[in-house]
Amino acid sequence: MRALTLGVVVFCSLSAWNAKAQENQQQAPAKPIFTLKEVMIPVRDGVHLQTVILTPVDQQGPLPILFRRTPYGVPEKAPEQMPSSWKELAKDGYIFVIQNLRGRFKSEGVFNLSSWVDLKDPKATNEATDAYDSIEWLVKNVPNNNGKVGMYGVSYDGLTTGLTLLHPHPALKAISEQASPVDQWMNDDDHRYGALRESYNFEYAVMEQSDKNENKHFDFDIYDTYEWYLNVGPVANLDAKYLHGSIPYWNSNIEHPDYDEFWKKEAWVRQLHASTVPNLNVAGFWDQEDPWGPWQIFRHAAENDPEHTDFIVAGPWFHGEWQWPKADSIGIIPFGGHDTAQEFREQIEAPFFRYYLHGDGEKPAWQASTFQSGSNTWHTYPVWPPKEAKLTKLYLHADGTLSLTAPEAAAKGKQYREYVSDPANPVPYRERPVSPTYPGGDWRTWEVADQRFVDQRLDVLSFVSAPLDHDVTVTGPLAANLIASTSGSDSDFVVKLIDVYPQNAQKNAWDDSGPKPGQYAQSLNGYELPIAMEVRRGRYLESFEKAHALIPNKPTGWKIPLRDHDHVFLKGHRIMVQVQSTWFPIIDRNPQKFVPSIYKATASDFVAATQRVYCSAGMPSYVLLPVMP
Ligand code: PG9
Repeated sequence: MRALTLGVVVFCSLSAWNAKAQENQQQAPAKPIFTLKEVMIPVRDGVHLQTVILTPVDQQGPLPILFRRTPYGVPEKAPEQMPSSWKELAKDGYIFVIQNLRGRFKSEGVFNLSSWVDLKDPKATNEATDAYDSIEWLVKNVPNNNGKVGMYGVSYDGLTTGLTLLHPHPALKAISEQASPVDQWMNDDDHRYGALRESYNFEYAVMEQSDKNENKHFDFDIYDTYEWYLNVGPVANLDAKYLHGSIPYWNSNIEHPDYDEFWKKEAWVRQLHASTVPNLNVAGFWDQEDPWGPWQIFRHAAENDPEHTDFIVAGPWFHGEWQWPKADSIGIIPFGGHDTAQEFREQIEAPFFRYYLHGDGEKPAWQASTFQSGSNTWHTYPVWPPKEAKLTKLYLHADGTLSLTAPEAAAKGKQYREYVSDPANPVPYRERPVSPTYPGGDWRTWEVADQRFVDQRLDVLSFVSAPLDHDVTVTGPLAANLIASTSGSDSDFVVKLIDVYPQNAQKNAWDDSGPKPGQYAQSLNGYELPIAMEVRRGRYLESFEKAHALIPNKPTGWKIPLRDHDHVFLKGHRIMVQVQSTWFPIIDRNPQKFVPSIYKATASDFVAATQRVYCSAGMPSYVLLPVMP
């Protein structure tokens, strides 16, 4: 995602931001709040990194430095208004420093889009050594700094923050990693357990590697990108028809379909086994890009955390929403009157840095804090996941119901449900027309889109519970366990856990004149809100390192992790599970016939397959929910 030049926020919608900035500019007289100085910081291999230092004009004593490293560009001039994501921090006083990564904009060197930190090679340079060398330079050269540095940032800027945990400079006293990816084959932006995030991976690599001085969007010639990707055909055609080998990161993806040494080196979190710097991890439950990484960093650092300096905050947010000017809803789902972004920044983020960088206040008394969806309330947990959560199985039944009761051994009739999955007609991951990933705004909220748009498709199975007679609170990691088969020799299964609102969830949102155009469709009545969604690719069920063919029609266990959540299914709501085998174009189409590499598949390899989900006593399929007492 594209970051903004100012502020921590990663920018999905520059236009919205610019409009806000213009509005602010019109309202208030421009009075300088920072002085801006641009420097080229030398690092160990002689490369110079373009860096901007923003010093508060009213600085009195020595201040800590808050440092952010980005591939998206640094500001050319000092902001005239305090960026909204800095407001709460700025009250405590910081020197803000923003740096372009090597190979981006005026920074020298090559931008590899790589997270590899080679700790064994003393001569290696990478994002961790660049951060180290830059901090060394900053504490020695920035006038009137107090010798303490903090780092923070969302997404790529969160990644460069998180990477410092592997090789921290002694002056780095606290970091806040926010939505950082950690293993781009396993999850987050580029793949999900080896299934390629086709549209995201392709569009992002093009955006960051086609021009050193720009974040450049791919120029689609068809409005609906679902149609565009379908017309492209097999993944191999993206390069053959459009890129012609010009985008190194895309080439690497195509050359490394399996979880090989290339991806294991990229998976930097595998080297993290202790909390080396106090870290406030931040994750969004509906983060459409990096929902998984922060939890992994949190868990890896927790392996050895005697000083209790490893924290996590999570909320009902899209990617980076907690740094937006306001976060009182996601899509049309309201947060009960809370501006969760402001509350997060004021009550969690600013006090965290205040404690570690100014030596003022107290350290968080919890390990995890969440803004729980459904109940719309803040919670703290001494440990995550909370010990009192009880793992509970919610079974899928052959009659399309979902319940706590396991299928009966004596049940008569078909004990499975089936559908035909056809790669020629894949299930769209969001309602068509599907806009390009960036810079439009609708990408941000697709994970909360009402799933009624697919529930009548014959290749989507829905299982639904009775209305709940009490609130069900689910706190901790969720998972699905399907027993399923395919008539093909490779295949995908996608599981979605959905909160179904009652038909009368919302009183008329419109006035006596009736709904305005578009309003009727936007009601929460009967809304099918996804709480967790994930895909698994059959070829990697046995091993991530080596793909295996599936045995056609053989019932097989599909373990589908659904990540950490904190959600209340309210009384009167129903719980739904949807199962499908395509999710396009966010996930590339599985040919459903085993081929050594899907990225070399040709059009004739793609075949329709009959998919079965078993729901019998001997072969039960269920979701596993950590239910709070
Ligand atoms: N999700 C984006 C990204 C981060 C790291 C690597 C690749 C992509 C981002 O928003 O920066």
